[in-house]
Amino acid sequence: MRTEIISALIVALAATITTPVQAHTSLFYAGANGELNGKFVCLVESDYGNAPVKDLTSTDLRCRSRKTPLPTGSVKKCPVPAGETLTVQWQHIHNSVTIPVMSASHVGPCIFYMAPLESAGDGPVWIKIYEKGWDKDKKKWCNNEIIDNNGKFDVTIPKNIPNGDYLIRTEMIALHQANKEGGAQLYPNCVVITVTGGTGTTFPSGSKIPGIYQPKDPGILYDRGDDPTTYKIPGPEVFQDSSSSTNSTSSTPVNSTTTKQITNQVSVNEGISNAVESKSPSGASACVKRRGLRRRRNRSKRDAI
Ligand SMILES: [Cu+2]
Repeated sequence: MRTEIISALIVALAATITTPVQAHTSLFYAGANGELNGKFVCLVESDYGNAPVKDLTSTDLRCRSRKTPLPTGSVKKCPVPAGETLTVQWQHIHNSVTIPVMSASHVGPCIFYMAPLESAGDGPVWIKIYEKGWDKDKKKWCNNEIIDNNGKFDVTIPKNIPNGDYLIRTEMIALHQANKEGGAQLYPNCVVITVTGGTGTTFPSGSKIPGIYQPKDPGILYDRGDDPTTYKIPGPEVFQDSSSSTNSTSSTPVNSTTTKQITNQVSVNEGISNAVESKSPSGASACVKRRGLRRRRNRSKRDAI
């Protein structure tokens, strides 16, 4: 009996000590329609481990890689038919069954972007293809939905794009420290895919990364104590995949309104592209500092890991 109590105490103590590093996450797997490939197959190599990017002006924000150009040359391309799903899976560390994908305290949205591979993510090439913040029905943030689904998430690849090779940028934004500027933790990764069956002839112009987020955007500077139903997901408008809507013809071009929205977004973001790039991302340290831990614990029992 005594031994059991001591064991329980040790486990509890170990959990407390390791809490800071249990927070982080990174992408490990990708594949079409739920068929995941091997570890890191089709993923652009990240040199961040599972640490977040916090510098919104850094090119590291593209794929969580410090390398420019992005190391895409030898990356395998996973085929994904247009209009079908790319499945991805995050993990805290590889194949851990005992540590959550990411700490449940890391509330926030999941966002997916797409750019032609030949761009290497450089220039006004990124379109947002999906976003999800607070789910009113599930009463859950997208991040928590992913955590609860063992790190897996499906995103539909647009139908109305040209065939070819693309970068898919997966992103979770953790808002638990976002009540102060620079506190948001961004967890981007990139997957390389080959799209077949696309009905578009030209890929729409998009936004620059860095440039999609500003420090004071309401979806970046956010107190998680605020009403989540009013949360505004940051970044450009989601690309309207006109050909995927019900009963529309598959050859319908991108409508002019959508193109205009995206073009406007590019010009809005233009000024940021010349911002000084930081080569020293702050993400290398543990994302949850000890002094913040007690406050967060007091704030919400959901933080329990
Ligand atoms: Cu973290």
